[in-house]
Amino acid sequence: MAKKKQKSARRATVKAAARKPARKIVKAAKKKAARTIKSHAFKGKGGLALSGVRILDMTHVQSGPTCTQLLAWFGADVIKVERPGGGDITRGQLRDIPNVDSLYFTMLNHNKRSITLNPKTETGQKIFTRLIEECDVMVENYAPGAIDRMGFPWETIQKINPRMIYASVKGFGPGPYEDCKVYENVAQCTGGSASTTGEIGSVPLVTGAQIGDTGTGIHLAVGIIAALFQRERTGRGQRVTCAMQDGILNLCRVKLRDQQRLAHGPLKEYPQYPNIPFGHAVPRAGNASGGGQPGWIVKCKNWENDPDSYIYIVTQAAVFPAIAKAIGRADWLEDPEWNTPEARLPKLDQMFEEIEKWTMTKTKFEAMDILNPLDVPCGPILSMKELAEEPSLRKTGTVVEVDHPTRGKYLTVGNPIKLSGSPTTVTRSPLLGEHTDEILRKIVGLSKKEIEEGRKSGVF
Ligand code: CAO
Repeated sequence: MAKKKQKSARRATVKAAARKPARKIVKAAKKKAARTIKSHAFKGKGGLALSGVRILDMTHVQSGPTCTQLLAWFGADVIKVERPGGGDITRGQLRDIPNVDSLYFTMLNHNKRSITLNPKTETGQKIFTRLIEECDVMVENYAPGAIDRMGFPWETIQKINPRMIYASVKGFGPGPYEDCKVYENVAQCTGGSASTTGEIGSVPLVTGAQIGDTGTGIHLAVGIIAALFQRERTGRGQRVTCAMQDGILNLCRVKLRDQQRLAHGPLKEYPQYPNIPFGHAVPRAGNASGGGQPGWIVKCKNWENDPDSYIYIVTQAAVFPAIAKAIGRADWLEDPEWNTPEARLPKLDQMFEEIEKWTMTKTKFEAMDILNPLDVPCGPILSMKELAEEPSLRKTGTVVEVDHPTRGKYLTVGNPIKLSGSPTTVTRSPLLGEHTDEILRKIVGLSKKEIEEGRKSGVF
């Protein structure tokens, strides 16, 4: 009964809003927003960490969707707004099965609902306004200015819902490049990752880890959660922005550290020391560990046939004696040419060649089994195949099998952040517009007839 009343009141609001001049709509919406949040945010003590938080998800491709997927895993109700007809472009990109949502899309959009809506139409504007009223957070990663051009600059969003947290990913922050479109590898190149990755004296390299997209998405999620926490005290929303260049630079923090150390002399732990002189900027360092502890990738048994038969070994001073004994070079421990970190520093390449002679007689897992009990920090180079099949990752929910109505079963990476009081259940990504009717009826308050009319005119 109460629900019925609520529903007809919402319908009446939408209809009335359509008649009112803009200022009145905003005023009414402000009141409504204040009521709305009380009614659904942070309801009760149980549930998941973000139960009761509703997210208006205007994201596409990878950076934004990673952020909202993470928030959905923590329990937020994520409503993904997609363009009628095609939806998020990644639904059709890198398809492995014809006419089925790609793994690119499905693996970035779990636990969300999907509504198709064109906010650029007159009715679409009103519905989008209602969604802003009803949500706590809006996330977007369209090109600079795209959401403004839809008619929803931050000032308008704030007026509609003063408690709204409005979060954006862009390629760059304010400055000469703020209007540029940016994809992953562009961000890696402009954020300091590519110039510091690769072999000494060779071309800059991008890394396979999506530090620009997923990395920035995670940064943005942290900002949103902080803003939600602050809103509990202030009652007001705020703007959260995260530039991919900034996110990458944050991840390359240690390289900016080295840039400043360079002014005081050569970087002795870099593999080019002492044979190749340093220039003015931090050079690429191959597989050197990047910290104060020497480390390198060495070959293991059958490396000639298996491209991943390698292990990373860190030779920190405390375990050097154990490594020397394990590889049959106990003589190093008596030799002043080898028995101090300073003595070893100029000839780390020789040291790792000796270690490699030993690792080449072992598989990467055998080497790991011998070195681990000796407290040597080391790790086999694991292929995607090995990770996909790793039982311990399945057990913790880091690798999950999901069932999808049109694709069938597939593997995905689950939530890498484990909350003991808010465990994640990964549910499949939504089909395009799968929840359009349900959201329009229950959240926006449209009637069946209004939905039919909107659908005919291509609004959703
Ligand atoms: N209904 C109707 N139109 C919609 C819509 C909807 N539901 N959702 C989005 N659109 C429109 C936008 O309004 C925009 O139109 P205008 O350009 O006319 O204003 C249009 O879709 C395209 O948006 P776009 O310019 O963002 O898309 P693109 O493919 O050209 O660029 C990207 C993609 C990623 C380079 C760009 O969005 C971007 O730079 N984003 C910010 C940085 C970012 O997140 N990069 C990471 C991407 S993941 O690798």
